[in-house]
Order: sequence, then structure tokens, then C-alpha cells
Amino acid sequence: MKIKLINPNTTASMTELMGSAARAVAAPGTEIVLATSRSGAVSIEGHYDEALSVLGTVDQLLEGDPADAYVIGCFGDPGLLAAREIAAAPVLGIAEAAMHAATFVSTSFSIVTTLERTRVISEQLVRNYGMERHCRRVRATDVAVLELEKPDSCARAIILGECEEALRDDKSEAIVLGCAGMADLAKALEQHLGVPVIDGVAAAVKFAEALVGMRLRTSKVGDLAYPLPKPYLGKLAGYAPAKLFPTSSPSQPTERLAISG
Ligand code: 2AL
Repeated sequence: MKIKLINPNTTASMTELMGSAARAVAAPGTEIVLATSRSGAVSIEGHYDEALSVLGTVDQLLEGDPADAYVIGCFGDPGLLAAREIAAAPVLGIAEAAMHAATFVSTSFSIVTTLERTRVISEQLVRNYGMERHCRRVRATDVAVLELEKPDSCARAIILGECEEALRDDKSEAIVLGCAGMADLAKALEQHLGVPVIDGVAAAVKFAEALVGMRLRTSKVGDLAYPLPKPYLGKLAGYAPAKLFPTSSPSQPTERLAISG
């Protein structure tokens, strides 16, 4: 099967880092196809960065050969539901996947993320995903996303320290890493801390394999039905649904998709 891993930020080296994490866990028959957004911020660290990243993700979703599943490789899961609307293949976000994985191996986790200003994004996801009973705390480190890439930065030490505080002060039993750029830290942190440390990239790839293996596709009835056909104006005219993908008819808003193969 083919899983397309889309990095919504425009830093190709971070896509490669995610790709290594994905390939390390992928089953022998799984091909990981990497895609880096061509438009938008070099790192996603706020609501504006997130909002503007979505078109680059849509471009990558629609471009090239269709995949059996898609992973959005940014911890804010930017554009996740929009992506699910326009694809019939499963689309996974790394935050959602990581939090679900954490609940399978612990009853409580803390999220250790990047800048303080991204904390609210993670907290909103915790609520959206119904994870309030599991997530003890979102801990920001004030490490910028691109600092994670610099070998001489103290990012790793800061993240380790924050994880130790989470275990001691939050009494959490697992750590969810709150950035795709932390994917390469998971195993070393796990060995050091002695608790599960969950990288969402790996979790999303394995869940994607499971969903494809179960032949599950995104529901095209109701909320995640294809967008309604209507004109889009201005700079976004080219993204009008009728031009890009099957659309839901206004008179038949619950269009049903034939499931193949
Ligand atoms: C992220 C992430 O995973 N990639 C990125 O550019 N920003 N999320 C975060 N909380 O820093």
C-alpha cells in the first residue's frame, strides 16, 4: 500500500526526518511517499501559519497518483477535516493519532510541544478529540520548530527536562511529542524515561496501515461528504470544488461513494 506523508510546512529537511520515522515503522509492503508543501510558512507555530498551510496540503493531496491513505505531518492537524472532505482514502493527523495511541498504552499522558504560543492549539485539539480525561497537561518548551533541526541547539535537553517534569509533576504515564520535528527523539526519550513516548508520525502511519487493511474509507455521508459545488472567487477560484474532485450535489447532500477494491 502507498501512504502519502504530507508536511504542511515548507521545510523539506523536516519532511525527510518525518520520512525516516515513518519508514522505520512501516510494514514491508508499505511505500511511504513524502510530500512537502510548496506554499506557506517554513514552520507552523500559530493559527495564521496553520490557516495558510491548508492550501499547500490540499495541493499535495490532489497531486500525483492517489495514495491508499494520507498523513498530515504537523501536530496542529491543520486542515484535517477539510482533507477528509476531499479524499475518500483515510486521512490521519499526527496529533489525533498520537493521542489515541497514548490511550492504548496508558491512562494519562502529557503533551510536550514547542513554543508557548502553540499550547492553545494543542489544548483545543485535546478537547476536540475528547481527550480531556487522558491528557493531564500540555507543556510548551519554548523551543522553536526549526531549532529542533539544529544539532548544536539545546532543544533536546530542554525537551527531556520537560518530559521529566511531566512524569514527576503531572503524574503522567506516557508522553506525546507535540511536533513532527520531534519524531527522531521518541525512542531515545523512551529509553531514558522508561515510559511510552509517542511520535504521531509513527502512530499515524501504523493506524493508516490498519485502516487500509480493514478496507475502511472516509464516510461520504454527512459531515465529510465532498464539498458542495459552488463558485470560489478571487485568488481561490481554481480551488472551486467542481474543478478538483467529485462534489456533493445540493439536492443530494448525502452522496454515497462506491467503495472499490
Ligand atoms: C508543528 C509541527 O508539527 N510542524 C510544524 O511546523 N509545527 N507543530 C508544533 N506544535 O510546533
